[in-house]
Amino acid sequence: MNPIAFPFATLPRTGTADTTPIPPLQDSDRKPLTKKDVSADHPTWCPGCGDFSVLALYFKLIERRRMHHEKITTVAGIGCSSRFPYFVQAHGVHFIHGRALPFASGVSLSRPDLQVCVFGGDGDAFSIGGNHFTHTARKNIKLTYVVMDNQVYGLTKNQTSPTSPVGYKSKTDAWGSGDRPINPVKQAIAAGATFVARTSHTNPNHVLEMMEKAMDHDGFAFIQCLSECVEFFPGAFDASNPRKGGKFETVAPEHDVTDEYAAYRLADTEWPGKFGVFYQKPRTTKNDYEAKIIADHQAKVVGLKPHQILQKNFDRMK
Ligand SMILES: Cc1ncc(C[n+]2csc(CCOP(=O)(O)OP(=O)(O)O)c2C)c(N)n1
Ligand code: SF4
Ligand SMILES: [Mg+2]
Repeated sequence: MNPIAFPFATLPRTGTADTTPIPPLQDSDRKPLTKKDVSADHPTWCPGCGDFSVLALYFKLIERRRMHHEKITTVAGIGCSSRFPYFVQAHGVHFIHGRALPFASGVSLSRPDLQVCVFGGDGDAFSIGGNHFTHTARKNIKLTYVVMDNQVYGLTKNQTSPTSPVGYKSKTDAWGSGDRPINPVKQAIAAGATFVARTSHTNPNHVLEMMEKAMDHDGFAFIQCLSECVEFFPGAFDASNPRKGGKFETVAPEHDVTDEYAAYRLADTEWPGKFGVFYQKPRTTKNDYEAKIIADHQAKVVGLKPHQILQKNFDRMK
């Protein structure tokens, strides 16, 4: 058997009656993976696209956190930003448009030993995937979700997205969009996300800090990362970029991240808004809840083989 393909965690196996412990991962003799080890295809994004920096920082994080190939799981939907898993040489899925979160939820629930990271765009997250965003947040599934928000549909060449500002001219709004944009931070807090942060691709150290905090969080961790589409919405985030005459204002240290209403109000700060952690409050994860149900059930069927458990279920249904 290929050892790389087998789960190594010390955690109990879930979803099975097999209670034999999984051998612990011997990490001490393994070197951290470098960018060279984990970079796959040459990214096909346009030169200057904000998504490049997010990818570079993900590689950095993998090295810094000493994550190994069999632990990295990168999931995405469809869009320019969602090409992410192609460029990471590890387990990953380029899934259906808007459906990255349900897929990632399945991975997270069935393999608690993996670090599940989901990347996608504003359209993927808040248009077609809006429904999944809400339910993954309220269920508090343990994963990290980075939305690379460029306020436009990039891959399909410039349509209005749910985060495009009023007046934005695109192929779908030739006279300028009249629709009020979604505020992703407010959306995430209202849906029940337990970690909500905001950053921008122009500030790599800040992106790294937010991603580390999100990965350490036990629950659904959401990051809105402004990521400029230089092709269709250039200059969209200049107001938050000091190199372009803008201001990158971080969340004040005295902000109470456990205060949902304070976080909500902070998210209403005038454009370009604040950057940092808006909200973080632990709540039971769906992962822990389900693991407990499984453990309780397994305690009742100790000693039985899987086919005997199945037979018991069939007998009960008679
Ligand atoms: C079911 C389905 N509907 C529509 C599309 C077409 N489509 C592909 S990507 C996309 C929008 C991508 O926008 P966003 O998520 O913001 O990603 P970006 O390209 O801006 O990074 C759309 C509408 C699709 N691939 N599948
Ligand atoms: S179209 Fe925009 S989002 Fe897509 S790769 Fe080019 S710059 Fe990036
Ligand atoms: Mg987009």
